[in-house]
Amino acid sequence: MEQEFVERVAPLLRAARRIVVCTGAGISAESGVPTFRDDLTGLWARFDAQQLATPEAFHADPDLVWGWYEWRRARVRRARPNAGHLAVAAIEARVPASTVITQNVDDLHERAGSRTAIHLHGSLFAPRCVGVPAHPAALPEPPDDEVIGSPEGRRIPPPRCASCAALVRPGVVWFGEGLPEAALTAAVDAATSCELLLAVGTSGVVYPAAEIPRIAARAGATVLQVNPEPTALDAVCAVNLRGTAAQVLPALVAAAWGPDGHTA
Ligand code: BJW
Repeated sequence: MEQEFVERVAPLLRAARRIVVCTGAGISAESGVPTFRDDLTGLWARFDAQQLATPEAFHADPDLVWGWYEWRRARVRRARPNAGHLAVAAIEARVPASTVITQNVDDLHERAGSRTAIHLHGSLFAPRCVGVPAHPAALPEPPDDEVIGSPEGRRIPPPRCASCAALVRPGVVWFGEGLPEAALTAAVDAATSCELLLAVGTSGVVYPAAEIPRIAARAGATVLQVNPEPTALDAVCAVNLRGTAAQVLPALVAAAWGPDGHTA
């Protein structure tokens, strides 16, 4: 980790009154949740996430796609927020006019104590009816761990809507689908009015989410990035901190506000 850079950018963090933290799958990697563009493992090793996360895949084989989402829900339920999520919540606590915008469909920001997380790509835990989106759809009881880990768990039929018997689908945003309007509007507003945006653990290749740091930069904000690898956002960022979220974010919070994130 580049401690020298951390020390250099900490004053920017301390001075900013409006901060946006924009996260992607990388922030949850150290909690054991694979990033989206990592290779899938185990039962799912021969599948490609980018091909499963589409309306066409669900239409063609709902049991396969629902089975994949059950597997992912099980992994997230077992995961715990890491030091990166906790540092984001500390930034929020320290800077009241801050906003967390995430592309992640897990609930690790909430479990770390974040109050404002805007979910641009929906949630693993809020399924919905394919027929009438307003119909409430409850999440079924999770399958047993043995089922999830066995070939039988690869195909799990999705539940049916209690109101209209249509299929229930994951409440996430797939390729080609529009993002939730209120979430996107709130994200664009926050990016337009922030002084500093911290992009953490995203490859910056999926739009319109990848536009958010660019909007902030165009509006005059300082954009910083935390990622162990180069990304499509490098050129937009004033500083690229090459390290993992769980290493760099707590160091940044400590350098800005002291070791517990609460003392100036
Ligand atoms: C670490 C780390 C550690 C590792 N610490 N970092 C403009 C140009 C080109 C194409 C388009 C465009 N506008 C729209 C498109 C099409 C498309 C798109 O963007 N395609 C591109 C891939 C080319 N976009 C869409 O289709 C969007 N919809 C849309 O535009 O609709 C138009 C419309 C309007 C009105 C009506 C109807 C339609 C929808 C996009 C939805 C994306 N959905 C997914 C799946 C969600 C559900 C699920 O999870 O199953 O969202 S795809 C997937 O990618 C997921 C993620 O949220 C998203 C972003 O991935 P992310 O978070 O960046 O993860 P990775 O894996 O890519 O990167 C991880 C990073 O972490 C890496 O950089 C690592 O180095 C790093 N890392 N360990 C810190 N410890």
